[in-house]
Amino acid sequence: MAFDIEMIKKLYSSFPAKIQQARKVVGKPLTLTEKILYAHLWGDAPKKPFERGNSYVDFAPDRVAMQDATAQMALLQFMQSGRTKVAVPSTVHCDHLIEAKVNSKTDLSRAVSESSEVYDFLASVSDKYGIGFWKPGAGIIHQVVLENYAFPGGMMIGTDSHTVNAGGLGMIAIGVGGADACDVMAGLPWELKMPKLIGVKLTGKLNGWTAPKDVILKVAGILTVKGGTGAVVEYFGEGALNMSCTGKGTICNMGAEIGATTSTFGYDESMSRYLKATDRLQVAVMADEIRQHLTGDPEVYQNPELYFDQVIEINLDELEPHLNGPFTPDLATPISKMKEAAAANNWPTKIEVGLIGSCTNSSYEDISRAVSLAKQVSEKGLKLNAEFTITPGSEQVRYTIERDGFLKTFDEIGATVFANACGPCIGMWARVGAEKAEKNTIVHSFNRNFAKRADGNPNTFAFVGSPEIVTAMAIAGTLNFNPLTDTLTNDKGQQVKLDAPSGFELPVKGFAVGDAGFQAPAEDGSNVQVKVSPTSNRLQLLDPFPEWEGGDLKGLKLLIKAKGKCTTDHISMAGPWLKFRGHLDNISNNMLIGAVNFFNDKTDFVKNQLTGEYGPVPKTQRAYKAAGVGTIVVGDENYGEGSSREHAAMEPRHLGVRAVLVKSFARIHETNLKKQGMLALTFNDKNDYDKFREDDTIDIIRLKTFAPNKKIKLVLKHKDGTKDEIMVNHTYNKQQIEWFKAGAALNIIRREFEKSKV
Ligand code: MIC
Ligand code: SF4
Repeated sequence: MAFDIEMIKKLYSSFPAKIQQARKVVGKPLTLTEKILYAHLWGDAPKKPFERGNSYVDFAPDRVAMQDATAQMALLQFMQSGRTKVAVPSTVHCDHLIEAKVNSKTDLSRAVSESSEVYDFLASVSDKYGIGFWKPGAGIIHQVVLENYAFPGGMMIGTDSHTVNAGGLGMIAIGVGGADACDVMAGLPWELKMPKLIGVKLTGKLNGWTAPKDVILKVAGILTVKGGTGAVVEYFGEGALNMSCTGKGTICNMGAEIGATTSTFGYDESMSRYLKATDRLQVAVMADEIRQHLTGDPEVYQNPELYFDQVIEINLDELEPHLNGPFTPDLATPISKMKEAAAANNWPTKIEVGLIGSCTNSSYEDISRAVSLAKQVSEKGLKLNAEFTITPGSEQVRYTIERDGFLKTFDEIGATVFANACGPCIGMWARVGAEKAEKNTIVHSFNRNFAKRADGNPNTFAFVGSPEIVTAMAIAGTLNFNPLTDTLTNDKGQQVKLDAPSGFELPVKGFAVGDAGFQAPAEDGSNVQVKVSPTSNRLQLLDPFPEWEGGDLKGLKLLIKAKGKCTTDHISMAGPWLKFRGHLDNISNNMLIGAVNFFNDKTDFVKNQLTGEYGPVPKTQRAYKAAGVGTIVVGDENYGEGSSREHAAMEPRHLGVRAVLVKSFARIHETNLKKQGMLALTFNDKNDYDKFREDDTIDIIRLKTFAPNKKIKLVLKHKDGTKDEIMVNHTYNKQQIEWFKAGAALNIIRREFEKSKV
């Protein structure tokens, strides 16, 4: 049964007229992305087309999804909005807080008892405000959304960067911070800069060892972790039509790794099949009725160069499997070149662990194809030469693959099945021996491979590949193996080759599930009590951030000049810190502890200018705060890459950092900083990064005239008495400047609510 069918019906009934109008405004054939965006405008259609990469646009998304680690902050903010119910269908998914250690059953029950306070909080807030609640064990947010809520032509936001996964079902689905989710749940418009459009034309058909994952691994290699910033990636062509819906989901999922706003595919037969298989026949029938509106116009796909800002073409017939990594998802190596690359770069070639599953790659098709390789282990007299683990994406997938004997096959080769949760993907992996920090290699089918991501060990070299390739590599146990050409020695000493993987797009006997793990909210939640203990170390009600004082920011100290990659994992680490996601003060103790200090190449070791001593970043910042001294953080390119976690913006705000000045920002993080009342600035001249010295005191001036498109001036006062003046840019529009002035976007909502009560 489909959820929220009335909402979809309503949207579809107005879709054709809205597209017609959009076509008039834009004055030419439309891409799918434009159709969905123009069909979700908050107000009336504009007179002229929005300018891509420039115009700020207010949208009305159809739904909101939140996962437990970000939902806590999103809902703590929502509770201050004054609403009694969410304005659009919304869901909470408990997936990030389950540590993978023993096996799914043991790990799940440990998580439920350890995090009961948080789960009870999320369940009661959901119940009270009309939010669907998916219990721990139900599965990973993006898989559950794909199975139950995503629909062609829809628009959703989610408090997780991989919300984009739903593009596999033809949605525009975008990852945001909790404050954005809070706006939409409170019935306000959601603002986004009109994205640029990148078209990816897929020709040919995937075959042999190549999987959908290889498409995005290849695209990541082409575009790099920054290349999608500010853009939506739209895939089309016969290669797209030839691919499963869940495969499309994988491709869209990892669009987050190239910084894309989102990725999407036009509605086609594969989506219709998937909707039907997941008990949503009605949605498929309705989508069929308006199918020409749920994909790009034919003229666009015939001459993409005329309609997209950039076009990439990939021939699936020729695409090779890839392994991307280590330490960054855009370092793409075709499998045939891996041996060479590993030797040239001194990567440890022995594979210790292969991990499949996660929100990116845990479809029935993925697992069935991996199983076809696992089966060959006993058939061909082979053995696993690495540890092997599986994290199913949802209880529905887990139940079905158990029924169909796949889990038994994995069990027979000695694999471990973890809970339906994020687990090792987000550092919730109690990997034995990781604390020894030994240099080692793992291969996985997840999406991220930043340093320390999976097991906290900075010396774990993680390579990302398709579940098929990961399985084959775990069987071989070495990066030097190319399953397409190489043989393995079996127990009889013979040389055997693995057959290329094969599988099923969808379960022949259909999906099945016992308890899917869904809890519907109360019809009337007004009597539901939400409890937050004042002595809790996991949950803390929020105090509003103070307003801007009204003047220039003078006498700021340089807290850290971060060098090189500084992702949200560097700014607010996950793993063991996830447990404090609902407690701003406690989680602030991880602020920037992963960032490398430019001046000494160390992490978590910065100079306190007040004492001259070096110490951890959070402790140093707390000392500045106690002394009433503001600070500034300086950073490199694509600062805040990765996650949507707004803790990476709230922690500095809470501890008294006033501005973050970088060479460039990742989209979600920049917005998160703005929402929380911070100054998010970029260098006008990137060489000015070099002007910052360790002992600098900085004034930010001209704030009284803070206005859109107007540069801001910084004065750097060096210790030797000299000065540098630099100009910096920002992307604040009028409304966003109001957020800064009010101290945070939420302060404005709260103010409005207070006014409405009087
Ligand atoms: C991730 O993959 O990094 C996460 C954990 O899912 C994050 C969200 C979070 O930090 O809670 C994301 O991608 O947004
Ligand atoms: Fe969870 Fe990993 Fe997916 Fe993020 S990327 S939602 S941590 S499985």
